Amino acid sequence: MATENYNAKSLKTFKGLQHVRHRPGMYIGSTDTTGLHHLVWEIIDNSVDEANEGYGKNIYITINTDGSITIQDEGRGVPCDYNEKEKMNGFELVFMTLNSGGKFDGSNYKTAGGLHGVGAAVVNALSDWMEVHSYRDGIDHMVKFSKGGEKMSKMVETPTSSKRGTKITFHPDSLIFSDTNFDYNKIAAHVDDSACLTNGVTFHLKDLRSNRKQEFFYKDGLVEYFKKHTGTKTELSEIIRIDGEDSKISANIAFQYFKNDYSEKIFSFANGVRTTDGGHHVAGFKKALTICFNNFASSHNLIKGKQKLEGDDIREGMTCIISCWVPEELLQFEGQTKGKLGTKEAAPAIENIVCKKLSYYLEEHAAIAEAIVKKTLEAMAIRQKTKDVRDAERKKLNSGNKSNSNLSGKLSPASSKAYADNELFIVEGDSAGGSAKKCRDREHQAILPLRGKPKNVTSTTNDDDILDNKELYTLIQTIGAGFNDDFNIKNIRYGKIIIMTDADDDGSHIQNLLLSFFYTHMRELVRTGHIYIACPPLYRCAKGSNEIYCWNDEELDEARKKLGNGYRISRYKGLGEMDADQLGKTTMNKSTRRLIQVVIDDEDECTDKVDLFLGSDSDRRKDWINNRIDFKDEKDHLMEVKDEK
Ligand code: 0RA
Repeated sequence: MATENYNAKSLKTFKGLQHVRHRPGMYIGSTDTTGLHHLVWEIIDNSVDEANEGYGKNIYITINTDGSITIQDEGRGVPCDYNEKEKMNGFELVFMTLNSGGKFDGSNYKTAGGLHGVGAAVVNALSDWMEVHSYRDGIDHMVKFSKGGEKMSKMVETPTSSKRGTKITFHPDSLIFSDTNFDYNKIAAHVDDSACLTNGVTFHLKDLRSNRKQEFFYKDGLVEYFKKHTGTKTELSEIIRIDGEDSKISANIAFQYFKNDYSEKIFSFANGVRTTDGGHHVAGFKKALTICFNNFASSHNLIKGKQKLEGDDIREGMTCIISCWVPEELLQFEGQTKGKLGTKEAAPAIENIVCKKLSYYLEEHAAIAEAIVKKTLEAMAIRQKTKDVRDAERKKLNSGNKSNSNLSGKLSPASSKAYADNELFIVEGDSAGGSAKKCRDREHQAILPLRGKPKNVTSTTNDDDILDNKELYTLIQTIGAGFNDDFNIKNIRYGKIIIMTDADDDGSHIQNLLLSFFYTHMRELVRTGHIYIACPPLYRCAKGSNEIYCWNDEELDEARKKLGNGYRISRYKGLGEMDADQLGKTTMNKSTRRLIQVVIDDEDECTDKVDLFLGSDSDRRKDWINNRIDFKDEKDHLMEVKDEK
């Protein structure tokens, strides 16, 4: 039965498995210990799916002494008969082909499975052997795969009693994984999470290497999981439960409010997988919460007229678990680590489920609801107070008050009051800052050394986040003209603002961060051509008392020719390698330096590029890089940037 028509199609299926071995990262994320354990999660997920569909109440996980692991369930067993449609038998379908996790019965919800929802065939491909028993119809059907699924034994059939289920043992391939040691604690933690989301199923974990064992069983797992994460805080409300279904999306939600707690904690899951970055299910829940509490507060006269409770304030002091199940065809994960639910339909569905039940709940438990609204109003009042203090501070900063020009003490100011003639040098590092101070023109050149990198605030709309960064605060204060909507070009204290960094990667990075900061938060400064980049030379070519500074290789060639034999070349890797005199002559002195003026050619394109390279959408950045950069030889980092169009 197992070997019927085996050759032609087995070649096709084997090619698939070979790809898994060639690019394991695409299927399990990595080949380190995290990737290794994904194999276990894949198989457990299959068993959990069976249990969720009502087949089986126990799942057994046993770590064996030979380095293999066994997962046994009481599900329907893997079908082993010939599948007419797919033209192969069930074992081949489940363990040798890369279809949607091996199931072909179109059941409703599926555990999302490990990182990428790939299934038993991937585990087979990455194991040096795998043994499968399928107990169906009173027969134990056994098959053994070896060499990453390259070989499949003949099926051995042994009559059994009424036993039902699947038993899979696999031994991870040490050619693939750097570490093939299963970690009991890691597996226990994962199984505990799975158990919480699979009510009524007992997970039996056993480690034959150490004889440790544990059982995991939850009647109402969501609440248990919840309690594990809330500890011993003082309750403001009971645990509020919401369960329901809308547009084929189901949700189980538990949340609770605590006294003296000012944080918001949301643990979210989609199809049994933790979504650490949230997603549409979380967005739907938040929206519903805001709507329901606002409705309650206004109908009970707890807020006046047009006053609205803000979502952030409503969620202060709340811990919440959201577990949703989305039909397989809609299930979609986003983000670099696939930690975000990308299923758009989840937002309105969860919003509906929550709105319907929560509005009733709040009316029926008006005392709790009022206490939460009261806490929200307190949170709002405190936020307003902080904002008032901040506003006053910002006003000071934006007032163009020219007397307090050096609050931080880092700036070496220029002595002239002829602001338009003055120059501000923003210098990377204290040591270059020191040299710059020595060689500057004290009347017109001011030096502001930067320690470390300024924060990337390209996507920041919150003024406070910018003011919280010391480097940026000092910079705004030094320039003296405010920022964002309050920026007033009339108040700038410098005609030229010059960025002076090392000619290396870190230097370019700092340059980009500063440029993006000016572009995003003081755009007028860039539009009017006040921003410049200093160009320190790359080489000094000297012979006797003759010296020539060179800014590129062509200039260096020329200098060599000019000086004839016996010259010495110094290559400057950073500003710090020049002494003060050299730095002055080459980079700061008005008559001998070179400056690049920063201008905007096409503002739309510029905005888009700044957003692409420094904005918050890392997926977009990653796509751009993947589409344009040929990592020709990963070892040598030989990259080739493809043409734009
Ligand atoms: C394909 C189809 C069916 C079940 C399974 C695979 C299955 C796979 C695994 C892996 C571990 N445990 C498992 N249990 C079941 C549906 C079978 C049917 O409709 O009878």
